[in-house]
Amino acid sequence: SYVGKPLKRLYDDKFVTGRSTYVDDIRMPALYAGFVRSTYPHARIKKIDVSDALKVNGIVAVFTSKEINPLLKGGIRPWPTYIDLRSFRYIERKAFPEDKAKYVGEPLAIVIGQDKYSVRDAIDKVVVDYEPIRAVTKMEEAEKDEVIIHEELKTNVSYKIPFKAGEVDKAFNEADKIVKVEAINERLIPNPMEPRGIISRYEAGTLTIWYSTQVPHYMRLEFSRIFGIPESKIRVSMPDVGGAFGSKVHLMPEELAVVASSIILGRPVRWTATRTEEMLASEARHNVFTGDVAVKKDGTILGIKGKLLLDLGAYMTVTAGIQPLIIPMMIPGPYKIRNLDIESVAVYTNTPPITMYRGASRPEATYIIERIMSTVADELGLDDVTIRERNLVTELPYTNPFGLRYDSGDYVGLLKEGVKRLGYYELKKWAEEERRKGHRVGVGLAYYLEICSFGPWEYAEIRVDERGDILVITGTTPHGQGTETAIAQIIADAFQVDISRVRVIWGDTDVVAASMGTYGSRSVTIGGSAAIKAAEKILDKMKRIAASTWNVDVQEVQYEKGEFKLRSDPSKRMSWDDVANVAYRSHDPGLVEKVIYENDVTFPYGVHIAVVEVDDTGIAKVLEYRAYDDIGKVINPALAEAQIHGGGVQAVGQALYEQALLNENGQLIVTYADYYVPTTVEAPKFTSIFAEQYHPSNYPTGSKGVGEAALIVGPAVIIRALEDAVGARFNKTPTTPEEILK
Ligand code: MCN
Ligand code: MO
Repeated sequence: SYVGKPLKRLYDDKFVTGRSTYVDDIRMPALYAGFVRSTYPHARIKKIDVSDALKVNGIVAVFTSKEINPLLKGGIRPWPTYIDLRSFRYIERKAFPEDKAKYVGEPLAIVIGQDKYSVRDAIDKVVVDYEPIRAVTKMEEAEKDEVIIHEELKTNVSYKIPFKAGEVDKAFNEADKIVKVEAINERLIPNPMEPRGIISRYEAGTLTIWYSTQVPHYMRLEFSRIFGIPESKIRVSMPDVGGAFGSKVHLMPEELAVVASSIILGRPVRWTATRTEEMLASEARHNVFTGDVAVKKDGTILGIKGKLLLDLGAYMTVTAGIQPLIIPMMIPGPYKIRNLDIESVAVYTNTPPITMYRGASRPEATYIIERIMSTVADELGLDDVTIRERNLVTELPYTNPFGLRYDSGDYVGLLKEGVKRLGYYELKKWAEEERRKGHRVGVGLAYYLEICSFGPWEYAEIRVDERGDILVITGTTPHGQGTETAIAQIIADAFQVDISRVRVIWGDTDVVAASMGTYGSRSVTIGGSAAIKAAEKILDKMKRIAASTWNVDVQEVQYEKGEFKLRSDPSKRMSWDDVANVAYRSHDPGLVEKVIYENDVTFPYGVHIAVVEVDDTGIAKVLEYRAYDDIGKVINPALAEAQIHGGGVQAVGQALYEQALLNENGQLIVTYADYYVPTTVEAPKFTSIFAEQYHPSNYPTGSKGVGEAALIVGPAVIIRALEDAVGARFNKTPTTPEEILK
């Protein structure tokens, strides 16, 4: 069997030999697009003069809101699956603003030409006549509504909702102590290696879009709604995607402008973001929690009162709307805290719009609750394990105060086992000795509970051809995780065949009938389960075929290791290949089964620790990162471990190095020189253990997700280690050298 084995990824040859095909690698007689972007954070657009730009050799067209927006029957709006849109104030964002620019970098016009270079030259020749107005780039300022960004909304507050549960006043009256906690996540940039990119071709009323996305079907739906073209006449194809980390779930105005231009011109148009454009188009996080925690002397947390302030940037993106809801609902985390009063406030600012980044909402919630745990521990003189043990949920399933149902696990058991297996106390002791010798080293621990497999459904189709070879068409859309290999393992096991007979494909709406896509660490669990269900249907059909060949009842047929057998007469056998062949010669031909599989969310959890060293200049380095996780059944330990490594390195970046710094004008002032994405040099030594005594999800795969875990808990772990190393309190990600030395 294959499940549980660390198989190498099946389709990696092309990646390691440079033969992969990203959007930008697709050869096609397409025109190139580029964008004129606002240089002001907030300004009326009085006039855009494109006449000089049009004179540049090779330029085909320059379009502004006047040409593009009328083509759009709607604009970008939040993802409807998770949100009651009525509780949000937002505008449907069109390709270009008609009246005023609302952030530095906002696209105002699209320049289209024969080659990238003429486009680049022409962009500089477009003259925009601005009338600057006062900008609000800070959340706290925006909340005051002195300057309104979207005048039609009459306020900058998109969302203000209290998340209340239990009896908070009573909890605070009964407290022995009230502890203040602040948790700040600065603005980040997901930075996949491949930036955003799109090619759009409109021909004979049919739109074909090659797109670096995580959600081709959702994008087809959006393009259909926005351009008024039936879904049946739109194909969205996801070629190789060079990472996304949540940032390619949303639709951006650049992409609307490219599609619109291809329709107007009747010629294919392509655009690949430059790294600078990528940094503007995919910013994430940025929120502040301030609260009070009611505690008993023994460490029992009675209640939390607080405010969560979230930056949306200048527009609500497809995905940003999820976060003001999921963060507060996950703040209680794995702990039995039942009295909460958290006001969640999301505001518009004159800054680039906020999108998703790995974990989206769970890193914030985890950071907040783990800061609470660690701070309370310090205030009461308890250690990090005791405080958590005292508050962890002990009976599962458990419904949290906001209605989320935690499915399975042993939270206390995992903490105890994890602390032992990861050598937490030994490391603590070692660090203490090192500090006595004058070395600034520290050890941190944090716990997380993650909600995974949002959906609610996923699609799978299996085709077994007349020679018995297997094609799995999955609705999941892997873009680096290797899920296709894990699904091949699952299906090779389901059919008890050699894995070389299984091929897994995905990502093209003309091939895949339906899909939700890959995000929220859902794919192997929900996509793998959908595939299992389709496999069951195929096997069932093959048994019926064997039964009818032998003229027996289907109950009489047994399948094992590539052979169909008659229970009553072991001499009667048909191989997998034979039955497949018969299937295509019968009256009900073919072995094609499609499934839409639906299930509830599932909750993996774990404890991670880190060792941090700070040098004389205040630069911190994470020396070691150790993880102990219960992710249900592990399908491919090598792939799952790789997720801990990747997320762990990004956690190092978030905790210590990465910040999308904007100046007071809302202008991004970092480049790759100082937006410091960790490399192998900054990567810690990893230890990743998955609990052997795991608690399965109720999915057929028995798995839970792991794709975001280390970035969900890692920042809290590393900040805690930093506190231990320096002997100070830190609440912010990133905590930079200046702050560490202060
Ligand atoms: N896995 C496993 N056993 C489990 C759970 C997972 O073997 N019990 C393996 C899977 O087979 C898969 C990987 O671990 O190879 C992640 O699976 P899963 O947790 O189901 O997550 P998804 O496949 O849905 O991936 C999404 C997740 C998210 S939400 C972000 S953000 C992220 C992440 O994956 N973006 C990534 N990891 C990334 N990795 C790469 N290389 N690039 C990205 O953009
Ligand atoms: Mo994600």
